[in-house]
Amino acid sequence: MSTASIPSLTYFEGRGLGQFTRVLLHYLGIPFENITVSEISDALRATLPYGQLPVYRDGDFVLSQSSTIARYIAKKHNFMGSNIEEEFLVDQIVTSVHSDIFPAFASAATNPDKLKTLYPKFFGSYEKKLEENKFLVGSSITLADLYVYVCYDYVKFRGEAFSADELSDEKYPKLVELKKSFESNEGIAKYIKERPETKF
Ligand SMILES: N[C@@H](CCC(=O)N[C@@H](CS)C(=O)NCC(=O)O)C(=O)O
Repeated sequence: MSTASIPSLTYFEGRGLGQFTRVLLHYLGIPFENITVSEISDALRATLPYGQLPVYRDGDFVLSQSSTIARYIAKKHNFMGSNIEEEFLVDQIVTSVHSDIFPAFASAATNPDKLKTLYPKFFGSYEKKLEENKFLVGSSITLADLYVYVCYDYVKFRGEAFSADELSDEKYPKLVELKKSFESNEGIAKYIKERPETKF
């Protein structure tokens, strides 16, 4: 199959902001070209909406901003809930991961206490929702569940420097279950097996 006919995601080799889309595409079973770069060349930068990665190319359509890319793919593949209210509840969770939890990593070295208050606030809320309902939003799996799974897994992967012990399995059994459930998906299992070992 010619790679020209399938979408591509361009990002660095590490997980970072590219992993949500990589995991999503594997979960949904959408073939894509996973293009990895070690730096943004001038030629590549000139093609990027904001000079940043990740970038997703779907035919002539070029999209940047990691969570926007994920929402675009999810919307296209009925993974954003079953009505407008659900769609925005999904968006609320995606935004909480993207705008509240992820930026806290950047300041973790200088402000480790921030994560200590952040984890119970956000992961505690996801855990509670999963105690009350099988899915984070509505009656089927959505991008919200996938975002929380990827984020929870990533926080643990980033290790003790980021107070990952605060997220013990005993405190968040529903998130452990969520992780297990996603990782039993064939596409995600393949992604994990083939994913290179990286620091970020
Ligand atoms: N808000 C953007 C942030 C993108 C971003 O900061 N990308 C970084 C890599 S994680 C980047 O391209 N850095 C290189 C640069 O800005 O030159 C998103 O979510 O995609």
